[in-house]
Amino acid sequence: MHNASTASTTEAATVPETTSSVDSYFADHPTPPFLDNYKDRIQDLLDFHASSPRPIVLITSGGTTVPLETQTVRFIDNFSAGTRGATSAEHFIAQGYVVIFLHRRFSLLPYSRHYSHSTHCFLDFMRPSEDGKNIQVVDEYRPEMLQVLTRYREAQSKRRLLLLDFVTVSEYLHCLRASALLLAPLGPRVMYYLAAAVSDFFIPTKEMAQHKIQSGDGSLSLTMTQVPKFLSILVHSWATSSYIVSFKLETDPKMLLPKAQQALARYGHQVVVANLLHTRKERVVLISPVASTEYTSNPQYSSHTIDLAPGTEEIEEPLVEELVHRHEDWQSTSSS
Ligand code: PAZ
Repeated sequence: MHNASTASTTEAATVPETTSSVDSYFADHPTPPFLDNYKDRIQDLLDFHASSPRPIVLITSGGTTVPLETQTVRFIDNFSAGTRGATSAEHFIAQGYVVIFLHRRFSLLPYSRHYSHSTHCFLDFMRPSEDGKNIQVVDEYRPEMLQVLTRYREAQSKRRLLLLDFVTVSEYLHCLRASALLLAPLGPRVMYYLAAAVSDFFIPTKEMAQHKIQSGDGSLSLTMTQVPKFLSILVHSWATSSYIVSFKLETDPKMLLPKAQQALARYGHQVVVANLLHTRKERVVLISPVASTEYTSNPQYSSHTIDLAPGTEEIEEPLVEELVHRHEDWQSTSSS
Protein backbone atom coordinates (compact mmCIF):
# COMPACT_ATOMS: atom_id res chain seq x y z
CA MET A 1 0.00 0.00 0.00
CA HIS A 2 2.82 2.43 0.79
CA ASN A 3 5.24 3.55 -1.84
CA ALA A 4 7.65 6.25 -0.81
CA SER A 5 9.72 7.93 -3.47
CA THR A 6 11.01 11.37 -4.21
CA ALA A 7 10.97 13.35 -7.38
CA SER A 8 11.99 16.82 -8.37
CA THR A 9 10.47 19.39 -10.65
CA THR A 10 11.91 22.28 -12.59
CA GLU A 11 8.88 24.48 -11.84
CA ALA A 12 9.65 27.90 -10.42
CA ALA A 13 9.11 28.34 -6.70
CA THR A 14 5.65 29.24 -5.39
CA VAL A 15 4.12 32.17 -7.27
CA PRO A 16 0.96 33.66 -5.83
CA GLU A 17 -1.85 34.52 -8.25
CA THR A 18 -2.24 38.28 -8.56
CA THR A 19 -5.03 39.45 -6.29
CA SER A 20 -6.17 41.82 -9.05
CA SER A 21 -7.31 38.95 -11.32
CA VAL A 22 -9.24 37.47 -8.38
CA ASP A 23 -10.72 40.86 -7.44
CA SER A 24 -11.83 41.48 -10.99
CA TYR A 25 -13.37 37.99 -11.15
CA PHE A 26 -15.45 38.76 -8.05
CA ALA A 27 -16.33 42.21 -9.39
CA ASP A 28 -17.66 40.52 -12.55
CA HIS A 29 -19.66 37.92 -10.61
CA PRO A 30 -22.03 39.36 -8.03
CA THR A 31 -22.38 37.79 -4.61
CA PRO A 32 -25.03 35.03 -4.67
CA PRO A 33 -28.20 36.03 -2.78
CA PHE A 34 -27.89 33.07 -0.37
CA LEU A 35 -24.33 33.87 0.73
CA ASP A 36 -25.27 35.85 3.86
CA ASN A 37 -27.40 32.94 5.00
CA TYR A 38 -24.46 30.54 4.46
CA LYS A 39 -22.16 32.82 6.44
CA ASP A 40 -24.63 32.92 9.34
CA ARG A 41 -24.91 29.14 9.33
CA ILE A 42 -21.13 28.66 9.29
CA GLN A 43 -20.66 31.17 12.12
CA ASP A 44 -23.43 29.51 14.09
CA LEU A 45 -21.71 26.12 13.68
CA LEU A 46 -18.35 27.54 14.74
CA ASP A 47 -19.94 29.17 17.80
CA PHE A 48 -21.59 25.86 18.72
CA HIS A 49 -18.22 24.06 18.64
CA ALA A 50 -16.20 26.99 20.02
CA SER A 51 -15.47 25.37 23.36
CA SER A 52 -14.28 22.05 21.90
CA PRO A 53 -10.91 21.50 20.22
CA ARG A 54 -12.53 19.44 17.46
CA PRO A 55 -10.83 19.71 14.08
CA ILE A 56 -12.89 21.08 11.21
CA VAL A 57 -12.73 20.11 7.57
CA LEU A 58 -14.16 22.06 4.68
CA ILE A 59 -14.90 19.52 1.95
CA THR A 60 -15.71 20.66 -1.55
CA SER A 61 -17.50 18.10 -3.69
CA GLY A 62 -19.08 17.63 -7.10
CA GLY A 63 -18.68 19.65 -10.28
CA THR A 64 -19.25 23.33 -10.96
CA THR A 65 -21.18 24.54 -14.00
CA VAL A 66 -20.29 27.33 -16.40
CA PRO A 67 -23.37 29.11 -17.75
CA LEU A 68 -23.41 29.98 -21.45
CA GLU A 69 -26.27 32.47 -21.19
CA THR A 70 -27.13 35.07 -18.53
CA GLN A 71 -30.65 33.65 -18.34
CA THR A 72 -29.22 30.19 -18.29
CA VAL A 73 -30.69 27.45 -20.40
CA ARG A 74 -27.40 25.84 -21.39
CA PHE A 75 -24.27 25.33 -19.35
CA ILE A 76 -21.04 23.36 -19.39
CA ASP A 77 -20.76 20.68 -16.73
CA ASN A 78 -18.45 17.81 -15.82
CA PHE A 79 -18.63 14.17 -14.78
CA SER A 80 -18.20 14.45 -11.00
CA ALA A 81 -20.99 12.82 -8.99
CA GLY A 82 -19.59 13.87 -5.62
CA THR A 83 -18.81 10.31 -4.52
CA ARG A 84 -15.33 11.19 -3.24
CA GLY A 85 -16.56 14.14 -1.21
CA ALA A 86 -19.68 12.50 0.26
CA THR A 87 -17.86 9.29 1.18
CA SER A 88 -14.94 11.20 2.71
CA ALA A 89 -17.32 13.35 4.78
CA GLU A 90 -18.61 10.24 6.56
CA HIS A 91 -15.07 9.07 7.29
CA PHE A 92 -14.01 12.49 8.61
CA ILE A 93 -17.03 12.56 10.92
CA ALA A 94 -16.13 9.06 12.14
CA GLN A 95 -12.64 10.44 12.90
CA GLY A 96 -14.10 13.18 15.11
CA TYR A 97 -14.23 16.07 12.64
CA VAL A 98 -16.88 18.72 12.12
CA VAL A 99 -17.57 18.78 8.37
CA ILE A 100 -18.63 21.74 6.27
CA PHE A 101 -19.77 20.07 3.08
CA LEU A 102 -19.75 22.53 0.19
CA HIS A 103 -21.24 20.55 -2.65
CA ARG A 104 -22.89 20.78 -6.03
CA ARG A 105 -26.66 20.89 -5.59
CA PHE A 106 -28.22 17.42 -6.10
CA SER A 107 -24.85 15.66 -6.08
CA LEU A 108 -24.24 12.82 -3.63
CA LEU A 109 -24.60 13.63 0.08
CA PRO A 110 -23.06 11.89 3.09
CA TYR A 111 -25.28 9.06 4.40
CA SER A 112 -28.12 9.45 1.88
CA ARG A 113 -25.59 8.53 -0.85
CA HIS A 114 -26.12 4.88 0.14
CA TYR A 115 -29.67 5.08 -1.16
CA SER A 116 -29.66 7.73 -3.87
CA HIS A 117 -28.18 7.42 -7.38
CA SER A 118 -28.32 3.68 -6.77
CA THR A 119 -29.41 1.24 -9.45
CA HIS A 120 -32.53 0.72 -7.31
CA CYS A 121 -35.09 3.44 -6.87
CA PHE A 122 -35.13 4.39 -3.15
CA LEU A 123 -38.70 3.06 -2.99
CA ASP A 124 -37.31 -0.43 -3.71
CA PHE A 125 -35.74 -0.41 -0.23
CA MET A 126 -39.20 -0.26 1.35
CA ARG A 127 -42.46 -2.19 1.30
CA PRO A 128 -45.94 -1.69 2.75
CA SER A 129 -46.76 -3.58 5.95
CA GLU A 130 -49.12 -6.54 5.64
CA ASP A 131 -52.16 -4.48 6.65
CA GLY A 132 -51.14 -1.82 4.13
CA LYS A 133 -51.16 0.89 6.79
CA ASN A 134 -47.41 1.26 7.41
CA ILE A 135 -44.08 1.27 5.63
CA GLN A 136 -41.30 -1.19 6.46
CA VAL A 137 -37.73 -1.55 5.27
CA VAL A 138 -37.18 -4.68 3.18
CA ASP A 139 -35.50 -7.27 5.47
CA GLU A 140 -32.27 -7.65 3.51
CA TYR A 141 -31.53 -3.91 3.64
CA ARG A 142 -32.47 -3.40 7.29
CA PRO A 143 -29.13 -3.99 9.10
CA GLU A 144 -27.16 -1.67 6.83
CA MET A 145 -29.89 0.97 6.72
CA LEU A 146 -30.15 0.98 10.49
CA GLN A 147 -26.41 1.48 10.78
CA VAL A 148 -26.36 4.33 8.23
CA LEU A 149 -29.41 5.95 9.83
CA THR A 150 -27.82 5.78 13.28
CA ARG A 151 -24.62 7.45 12.05
CA TYR A 152 -26.65 10.07 10.16
CA ARG A 153 -28.80 10.95 13.16
CA GLU A 154 -25.76 11.17 15.41
CA ALA A 155 -23.98 13.50 12.98
CA GLN A 156 -27.10 15.66 12.93
CA SER A 157 -27.77 15.71 16.67
CA LYS A 158 -24.13 16.53 17.46
CA ARG A 159 -24.07 19.14 14.70
CA ARG A 160 -21.10 17.60 12.97
CA LEU A 161 -22.28 18.18 9.41
CA LEU A 162 -23.26 21.39 7.65
CA LEU A 163 -24.53 21.10 4.08
CA LEU A 164 -24.06 24.08 1.75
CA ASP A 165 -24.65 23.86 -1.96
CA PHE A 166 -23.55 25.65 -5.14
CA VAL A 167 -24.22 25.22 -8.83
CA THR A 168 -22.02 27.56 -10.87
CA VAL A 169 -18.29 28.10 -10.64
CA SER A 170 -18.80 31.67 -9.42
CA GLU A 171 -21.16 30.53 -6.63
CA TYR A 172 -18.55 27.96 -5.64
CA LEU A 173 -15.78 30.57 -5.49
CA HIS A 174 -17.88 33.06 -3.51
CA CYS A 175 -18.73 30.28 -1.03
CA LEU A 176 -15.12 29.15 -0.76
CA ARG A 177 -13.89 32.67 -0.04
CA ALA A 178 -16.63 33.42 2.49
CA SER A 179 -16.07 30.12 4.30
CA ALA A 180 -12.29 30.55 4.35
CA LEU A 181 -12.54 34.04 5.81
CA LEU A 182 -14.80 32.79 8.62
CA LEU A 183 -12.55 29.78 9.28
CA ALA A 184 -9.29 31.78 9.21
CA PRO A 185 -9.19 32.50 12.98
CA LEU A 186 -9.12 28.73 13.64
CA GLY A 187 -5.89 28.39 11.62
CA PRO A 188 -4.24 24.95 11.87
CA ARG A 189 -7.37 23.29 13.28
CA VAL A 190 -8.93 23.55 9.83
CA MET A 191 -8.32 21.24 6.90
CA TYR A 192 -9.40 22.03 3.35
CA TYR A 193 -10.20 18.93 1.31
CA LEU A 194 -10.78 20.29 -2.17
CA ALA A 195 -12.27 17.36 -4.07
CA ALA A 196 -14.70 19.37 -6.22
CA ALA A 197 -14.12 19.34 -9.97
CA VAL A 198 -13.93 23.07 -10.59
CA SER A 199 -14.21 24.55 -14.07
CA ASP A 200 -11.01 26.06 -15.42
CA PHE A 201 -12.72 28.36 -17.93
CA PHE A 202 -15.67 30.74 -17.91
CA ILE A 203 -17.38 33.28 -20.14
CA PRO A 204 -17.08 36.83 -18.77
CA THR A 205 -20.47 38.42 -18.14
CA LYS A 206 -20.05 41.10 -20.80
CA GLU A 207 -19.36 38.45 -23.45
CA MET A 208 -22.20 36.16 -22.47
CA ALA A 209 -25.41 35.89 -24.51
CA GLN A 210 -28.26 37.30 -22.49
CA HIS A 211 -30.96 35.08 -23.99
CA LYS A 212 -31.01 31.46 -25.06
CA ILE A 213 -28.45 30.90 -27.83
CA GLN A 214 -30.33 30.20 -31.05
CA SER A 215 -29.58 27.11 -33.09
CA GLY A 216 -30.58 28.63 -36.44
CA ASP A 217 -27.23 30.46 -36.65
CA GLY A 218 -25.25 27.33 -37.54
CA SER A 219 -22.23 26.15 -35.58
CA LEU A 220 -21.39 27.64 -32.21
CA SER A 221 -17.94 28.97 -31.33
CA LEU A 222 -17.10 29.78 -27.74
CA THR A 223 -14.15 31.74 -26.44
CA MET A 224 -13.59 31.19 -22.76
CA THR A 225 -11.38 32.93 -20.23
CA GLN A 226 -9.30 31.13 -17.64
CA VAL A 227 -10.68 31.14 -14.10
CA PRO A 228 -8.04 32.73 -11.82
CA LYS A 229 -6.05 30.25 -9.75
CA PHE A 230 -7.97 30.54 -6.50
CA LEU A 231 -5.91 27.87 -4.80
CA SER A 232 -3.03 30.31 -4.77
CA ILE A 233 -5.11 32.98 -3.00
CA LEU A 234 -6.53 30.41 -0.58
CA VAL A 235 -3.01 29.32 0.39
CA HIS A 236 -1.39 32.74 0.49
CA SER A 237 -4.15 34.95 1.73
CA TRP A 238 -7.42 33.39 2.94
CA ALA A 239 -6.18 30.33 4.85
CA THR A 240 -2.51 30.89 5.49
CA SER A 241 -2.15 28.58 8.50
CA SER A 242 -4.65 25.85 7.65
CA TYR A 243 -3.86 22.41 6.20
CA ILE A 244 -4.71 22.36 2.52
CA VAL A 245 -5.29 19.23 0.46
CA SER A 246 -6.13 19.65 -3.22
CA PHE A 247 -7.00 16.96 -5.76
CA LYS A 248 -5.62 16.50 -9.25
CA LEU A 249 -7.48 14.45 -11.81
CA GLU A 250 -5.93 13.41 -15.10
CA THR A 251 -6.73 10.87 -17.80
CA ASP A 252 -3.17 10.46 -19.12
CA PRO A 253 -1.09 8.54 -16.54
CA LYS A 254 2.11 10.26 -17.76
CA MET A 255 0.73 13.67 -16.82
CA LEU A 256 -0.51 12.85 -13.35
CA LEU A 257 2.54 13.08 -11.11
CA PRO A 258 4.21 15.98 -12.97
CA LYS A 259 0.95 17.96 -12.77
CA ALA A 260 0.53 17.20 -9.08
CA GLN A 261 4.10 18.35 -8.37
CA GLN A 262 3.56 21.42 -10.50
CA ALA A 263 0.52 22.34 -8.41
CA LEU A 264 2.54 22.05 -5.18
CA ALA A 265 5.41 24.07 -6.64
CA ARG A 266 2.98 26.76 -7.81
CA TYR A 267 0.70 27.08 -4.82
CA GLY A 268 2.86 25.93 -1.92
CA HIS A 269 0.20 23.94 -0.05
CA GLN A 270 0.56 20.67 1.84
CA VAL A 271 -0.80 17.75 -0.23
CA VAL A 272 -2.06 16.96 -3.70
CA VAL A 273 -4.11 13.80 -3.99
CA ALA A 274 -3.49 12.58 -7.53
CA ASN A 275 -6.00 10.28 -9.21
CA LEU A 276 -6.81 8.97 -12.68
CA LEU A 277 -10.34 9.10 -14.02
CA HIS A 278 -10.80 5.36 -14.48
CA THR A 279 -8.96 4.12 -11.39
CA ARG A 280 -9.90 6.85 -8.91
CA LYS A 281 -11.87 4.46 -6.74
CA GLU A 282 -8.96 1.98 -6.47
CA ARG A 283 -5.82 4.12 -6.27
CA VAL A 284 -4.84 7.58 -5.06
CA VAL A 285 -1.32 9.00 -4.69
CA LEU A 286 -0.55 11.61 -2.06
CA ILE A 287 2.19 13.97 -3.21
CA SER A 288 3.74 16.38 -0.71
CA PRO A 289 6.82 18.55 -0.49
CA VAL A 290 9.77 17.18 1.46
CA ALA A 291 9.99 19.74 4.24
CA SER A 292 13.74 20.34 4.16
CA THR A 293 13.69 21.14 0.42
CA GLU A 294 10.44 23.11 0.33
CA TYR A 295 11.87 26.58 -0.18
CA THR A 296 14.88 25.63 -2.29
CA SER A 297 15.16 26.11 -6.05
CA ASN A 298 14.90 22.33 -6.54
CA PRO A 299 12.15 21.11 -4.20
CA GLN A 300 11.71 17.38 -3.69
CA TYR A 301 8.37 15.63 -3.42
CA SER A 302 7.42 12.44 -1.64
CA SER A 303 4.70 10.18 -2.92
CA HIS A 304 2.54 7.79 -0.97
CA THR A 305 0.28 5.44 -2.90
CA ILE A 306 -2.90 4.09 -1.39
CA ASP A 307 -4.52 1.14 -3.13
CA LEU A 308 -7.92 -0.20 -2.23
CA ALA A 309 -7.09 -3.25 -0.11
CA PRO A 310 -9.22 -6.42 -0.16
CA GLY A 311 -11.82 -6.17 2.61
CA THR A 312 -11.88 -2.35 2.51
CA GLU A 313 -14.98 -1.07 0.78
CA GLU A 314 -14.00 2.50 0.04
CA ILE A 315 -10.62 4.00 -0.72
CA GLU A 316 -11.69 7.15 1.14
CA GLU A 317 -11.36 5.24 4.43
CA PRO A 318 -7.53 4.80 4.29
CA LEU A 319 -7.18 8.13 2.49
CA VAL A 320 -8.96 10.07 5.23
CA GLU A 321 -7.09 8.10 7.91
CA GLU A 322 -3.74 9.09 6.40
CA LEU A 323 -4.73 12.75 6.05
CA VAL A 324 -6.03 12.87 9.62
CA HIS A 325 -2.59 11.70 10.87
CA ARG A 326 -0.86 14.31 8.76
CA HIS A 327 -3.24 17.00 9.95
CA GLU A 328 -2.56 16.03 13.58
CA ASP A 329 1.19 16.38 12.95
CA TRP A 330 0.58 19.74 11.28
CA GLN A 331 -1.41 20.99 14.24
CA SER A 332 1.19 19.91 16.77
CA THR A 333 4.03 21.43 14.72
CA SER A 334 2.05 24.66 14.38
CA SER A 335 1.43 24.93 18.09
CA SER A 336 5.05 24.19 19.14
O1 PAZ B 1 -16.96 13.12 -7.57
P1 PAZ B 1 -16.33 11.85 -8.01
O2 PAZ B 1 -16.13 10.91 -6.85
O3 PAZ B 1 -17.06 11.22 -9.15
O4 PAZ B 1 -14.87 12.22 -8.55
C1 PAZ B 1 -13.91 12.71 -7.66
C2 PAZ B 1 -12.89 13.60 -8.37
C3 PAZ B 1 -12.18 12.80 -9.46
C4 PAZ B 1 -13.62 14.79 -9.01
C5 PAZ B 1 -11.85 14.09 -7.33
O5 PAZ B 1 -11.19 13.01 -6.78
C6 PAZ B 1 -10.83 15.04 -7.96
O6 PAZ B 1 -9.83 14.64 -8.48
N1 PAZ B 1 -11.11 16.35 -7.95
C7 PAZ B 1 -10.27 17.37 -8.59
C8 PAZ B 1 -10.51 17.39 -10.06
C9 PAZ B 1 -9.57 18.33 -10.78
O7 PAZ B 1 -8.44 17.97 -11.13
O8 PAZ B 1 -9.99 19.46 -10.99
